[in-house]
Amino acid sequence: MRIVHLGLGNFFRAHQAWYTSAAPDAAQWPIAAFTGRSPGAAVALNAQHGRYTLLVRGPEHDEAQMIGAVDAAYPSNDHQAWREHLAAPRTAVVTLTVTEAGYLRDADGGLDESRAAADVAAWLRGDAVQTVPGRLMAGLAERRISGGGPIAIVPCDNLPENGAAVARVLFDFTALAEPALVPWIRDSVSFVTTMVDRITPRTTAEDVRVARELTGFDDAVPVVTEPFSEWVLSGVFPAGRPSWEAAGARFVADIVPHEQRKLLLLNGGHSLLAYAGSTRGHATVADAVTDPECRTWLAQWWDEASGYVPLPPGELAEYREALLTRFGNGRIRHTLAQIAADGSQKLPVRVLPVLRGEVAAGRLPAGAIRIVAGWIDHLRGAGAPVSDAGAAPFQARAASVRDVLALLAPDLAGNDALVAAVDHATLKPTT
Ligand code: CS2
Repeated sequence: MRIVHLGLGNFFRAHQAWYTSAAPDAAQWPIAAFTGRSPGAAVALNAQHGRYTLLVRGPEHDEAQMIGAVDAAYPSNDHQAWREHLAAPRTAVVTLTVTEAGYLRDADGGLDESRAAADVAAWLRGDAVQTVPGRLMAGLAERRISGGGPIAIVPCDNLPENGAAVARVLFDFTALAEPALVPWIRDSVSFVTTMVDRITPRTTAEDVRVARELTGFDDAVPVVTEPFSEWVLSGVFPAGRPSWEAAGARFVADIVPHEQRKLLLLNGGHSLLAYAGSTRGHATVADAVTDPECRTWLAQWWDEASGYVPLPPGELAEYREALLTRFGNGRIRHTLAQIAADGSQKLPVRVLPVLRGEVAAGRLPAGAIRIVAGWIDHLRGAGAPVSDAGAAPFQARAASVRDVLALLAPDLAGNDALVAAVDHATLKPTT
């Protein structure tokens, strides 16, 4: 059996590959991993025969684990290997870590056709496709021809109902590019929904040195991660899967409470610190949570967001406590700039559900408003730098809160009290 993964980055290596390596049947589930954007990762990993060091970084010390779950890595442009792996009957599972932006969703969660158009045209010309929906479709088209049989697609990005989310963009893409394939996908592909969690910062030169010192192995691409890890999945695996539950993953019928808890409290809290916290001069999550002002803001946001997480209050209180400990791990250098990236894709899923719900209930939620205002400040040049392929139209309108809202959440832009509250929460020039 085999797993094919798309998005060979640090998070995948700290999470899905780690769970697979820790499963008792790991030997039967080698992973063929394809890079999403940085082909260099494949070269470096293959030079080490797929083995790498996971530095599990606790508040006091690092523990080095050698992970060998990846048996072959491929650059994103190896289209032939991609098609062959997806066509092979032994491939049973496709996992994805391609970031929120990778799915090419529009504001309603459908395929953003303007961003997909070049790829659809490439397919129709017989050229190689580059986007995530396009690559999935191309691989599945090959599988249909080869008679490879049913398969599970397992997205592992921070989107609510991510199984349905990837299904939607894949069906939209296929309807445009290869409509005859739609019924086969409907019958043969299972879309699994997941909640994934493990804080994984970028690797630094110092981390490379520490890994070498701990293991004696000269690893060019070690990964640093926190001790905590969570994986909750819901869905069907028609061709089997590793015993991930033996490594700590949980399989549940209703994933919504788990994903809301994580998306709103953890990821929403991260975005709050990334925008509002970085304007206070903080560079990392751990720095920001030592600031009493930022902790007050977090508590305020968590109070608001908790109303949207269908779990008992005791469980939420414990989760918040645990988050403060995780965020406060000063040995993890998780930069606010890394988290600030792709805000145009992240805010709609991490913050807007709470903002919308509160506004509909007649309230002006100060915590959610602070995140939106902090993001507008960031678009205007304050705090962490902007790194977001979808930012340009927002930056062009950043001078006006109402214009930004009209693009981000058109349903809210006519609310004068909200616009005034967001405007009031943005930074004012000091004269
Ligand atoms: C972060 C996440 O960069 C971000 O947007 O909020 O990557 C976060 O660290 C992970 O989801 C933790 O599991």
